[in-house]
Amino acid sequence: MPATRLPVTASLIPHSNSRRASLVQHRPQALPRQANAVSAPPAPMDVERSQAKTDSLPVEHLPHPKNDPDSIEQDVLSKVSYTIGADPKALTTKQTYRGLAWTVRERLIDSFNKTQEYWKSKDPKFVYYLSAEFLMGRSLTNAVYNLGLEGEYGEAIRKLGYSLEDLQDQEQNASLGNGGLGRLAACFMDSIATTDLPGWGYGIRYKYGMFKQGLDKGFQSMAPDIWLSAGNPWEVYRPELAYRIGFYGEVKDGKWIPAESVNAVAYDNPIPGFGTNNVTNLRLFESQPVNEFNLDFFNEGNFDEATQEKRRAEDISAVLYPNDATDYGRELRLKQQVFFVSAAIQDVIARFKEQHSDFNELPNKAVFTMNDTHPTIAVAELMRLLIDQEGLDWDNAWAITTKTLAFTNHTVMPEALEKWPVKVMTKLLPRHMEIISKIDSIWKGSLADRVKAQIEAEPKAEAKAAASEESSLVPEDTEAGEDPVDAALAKYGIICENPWEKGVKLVNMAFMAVIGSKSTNGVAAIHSDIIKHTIFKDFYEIYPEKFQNKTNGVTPRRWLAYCNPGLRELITKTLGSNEWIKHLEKLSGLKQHAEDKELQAQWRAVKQENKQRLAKYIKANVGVDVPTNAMFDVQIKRIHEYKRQHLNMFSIINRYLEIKAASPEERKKFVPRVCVFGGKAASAYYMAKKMIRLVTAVGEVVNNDQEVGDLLKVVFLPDYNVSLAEVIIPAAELSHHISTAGTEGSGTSNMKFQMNGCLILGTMDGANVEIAQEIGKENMFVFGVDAEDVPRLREERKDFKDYDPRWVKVMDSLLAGQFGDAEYFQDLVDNVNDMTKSNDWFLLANDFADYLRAQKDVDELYKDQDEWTRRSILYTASSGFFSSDRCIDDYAREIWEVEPVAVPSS
Ligand code: NBG
Repeated sequence: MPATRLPVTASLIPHSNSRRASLVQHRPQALPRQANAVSAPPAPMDVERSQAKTDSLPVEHLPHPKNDPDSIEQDVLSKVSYTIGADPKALTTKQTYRGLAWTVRERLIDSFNKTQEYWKSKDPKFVYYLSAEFLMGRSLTNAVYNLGLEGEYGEAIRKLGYSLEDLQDQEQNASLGNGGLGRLAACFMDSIATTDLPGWGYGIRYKYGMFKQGLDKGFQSMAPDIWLSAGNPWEVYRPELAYRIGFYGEVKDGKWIPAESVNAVAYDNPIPGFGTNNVTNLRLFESQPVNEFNLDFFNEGNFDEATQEKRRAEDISAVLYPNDATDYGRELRLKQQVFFVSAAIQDVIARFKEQHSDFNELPNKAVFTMNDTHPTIAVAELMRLLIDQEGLDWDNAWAITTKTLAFTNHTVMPEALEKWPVKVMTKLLPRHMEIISKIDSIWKGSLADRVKAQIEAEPKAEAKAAASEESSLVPEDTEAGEDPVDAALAKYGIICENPWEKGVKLVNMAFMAVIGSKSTNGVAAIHSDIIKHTIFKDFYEIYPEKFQNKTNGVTPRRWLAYCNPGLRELITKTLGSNEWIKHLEKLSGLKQHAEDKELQAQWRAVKQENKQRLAKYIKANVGVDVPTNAMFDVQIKRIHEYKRQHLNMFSIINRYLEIKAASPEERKKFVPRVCVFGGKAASAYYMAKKMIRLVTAVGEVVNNDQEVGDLLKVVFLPDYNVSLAEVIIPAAELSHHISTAGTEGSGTSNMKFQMNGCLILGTMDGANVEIAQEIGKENMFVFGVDAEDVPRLREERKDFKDYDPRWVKVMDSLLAGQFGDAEYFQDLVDNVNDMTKSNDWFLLANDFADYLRAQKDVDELYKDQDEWTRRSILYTASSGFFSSDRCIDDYAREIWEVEPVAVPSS
């Protein structure tokens, strides 16, 4: 009998807040419900809870899945027949993948249940990772390996006539994120599970993920990402777990009466750790209507009206980051944020109340990390729930809130530091707006007191003179005659005036997050330092103890062990064990072998195989033949002016012009390169789209130029995503991380490339700085201006005189139409080159000559393959620090104060 038919329902809901008898009987401190001093949990109003009678069920007879290859094979066939409904005698690859995935799911759920039950019995403090994005990619390989079943599964699949690689390609990517921020959240889930931390992720189950990118005559085209069309075996739907989320309406006598409501319904995504029994949870919410449709309207033939509520509800979890160019789009985005944050906090409070009655205990049992500004409405929402639902007074609620929330800032780019118009907030969330106003006025009161005290302490003139010094709260740009208190409040208030639109007030979400949480951290040393002295300067002066750094990390499972099997085997052989997969610092053992010629040869052979795999992919997807004896030179990331893909392109154009100008004899001296680009441009980002076209336009000319031949190829691989990165990164020999110093939060692909022994060409920005420290700066190709010089250089940019002659040639070639449509590229060129029209904000002209110097160093080194390989080994050997396990451990100890709880083997 298939296991799914057994009475397992109760055990499948280990942490639900249903009022069922607990499966775990031995909780002495669990209070009986009626003893709770607080009011009942915010029960979802129309959603029925399961009334399971677990005491009478023979749960001890649950058949745990068997993990020998024969049993797995049988299981796959059973799933294919009874879950998928396919004919096991005539299986397609897709059906086999789906059947297989369902068997893995069963094993995950088995360990998931045990983990959650064990945690419940121990009642430890949990971390909850609130994030609008989780860029998970594919699950199959990761789950099979993390469960330690790759051998058994490998054999079972072979018997069915497939390999794991064949089947994994059938899986859709879960692209519920844009880039680094979402992928970091996914790496963190892996490390939370692997390091045994009690921790869950919370987010949105978007129906459509990040758009699918295509190329239409070399221009970016976009299509919706319909990733759930074949079902999703990696999630467990929990219709019984739903929370009511309100919007609009009014506040009467301190009570909010929403005018619109939806249900946030949970889907659990089990996340297995590596080398542990722990399987944790990513709980994503889907928005569902409270009433499916209006029968009266329907019967009147008014179908649109009849389903309007349903459509409005479903819109909320439909699309990752809806376009916010319209009012409805902006509102929808704020709705999404409060939707998942409120559901998550309600969920945690409900579970908390199952075992506790005193809310002062909450900070000892839960900490929420707000991943960038998207979840920062949590400050107001937690206050609202504690005051309005649980009856706490303001001061008590504030003390609990500021001990329970933590904030991570991921960027200094202004467009990502959200500010919501007070008008929108008041309309959509009137009660939250009241709370925010009160937080703001208390904050402004204390700020005013401090400024006054400062002014009293020193005569006014000196206060003004000292304004540029760090210790003064008096804003630097206080106008003559302007009241310094007003100036400080205008600059640092949570509610402030829109500088571009007089009279329009905004809520600065990042400021609220800093004030309303116990800690604020940046994501690389340089970035954490910059935020202390720029965007959060005064907050740092007032609360220096709140500010921390947590340099990012990436999971070495997905980003080395699983995506680069050749290197995995070679490393394990060289080190004599695979312990490095869980203790990445052990990779440093490779250092002593870096000069070993035998190892170097094997290391190169692995790289060569990976290059061949990528070359095949390139041929199959964009039709370009690339030589695998050329250097594979890669830049893959979101397309953005600050990341400067155009700087890379200008250097490629320069290389092309130099090859063309060279004699046949001189041409032989060029190091052949295959330049690979990948990345998506935001739909409304005009210049980023031009940058993509620049890559494809140059590629069309260069790749077809007989004179150039195999010396240079330029390809843009469309629809860059997690799975594509898993193919590109192991094959890369050189990668570009060339943002203007001071602009990149951290970067995480730099760490992935480093782990895979790919050399880095980069600026002293983000985590590049720390990577250079680990590998030795002399082993990295470093160029560009320093972050501290950037403000001055921007001021001076208009008077910049040192245009390199090669820069001029590159600009001229574009404007002369050498790569097609000169008119189309005009403003891209003007932006960095014509200071009467623009300002070259990211200082491409300043960095160009030094960039070419670094590129020359790259070419020279590549000619010495032994030295190149020595460095490659050294990169991998020095990547231990950049494991997300280390990063999570830092968060756990220094911010979250959460301790590991490992599930014992049964
Ligand atoms: C990004 C930064 C990256 C950083 C990731 C993860 C946002 C808002 N920020 O540099 O640009 O690596 O966050 O921290 O996506």
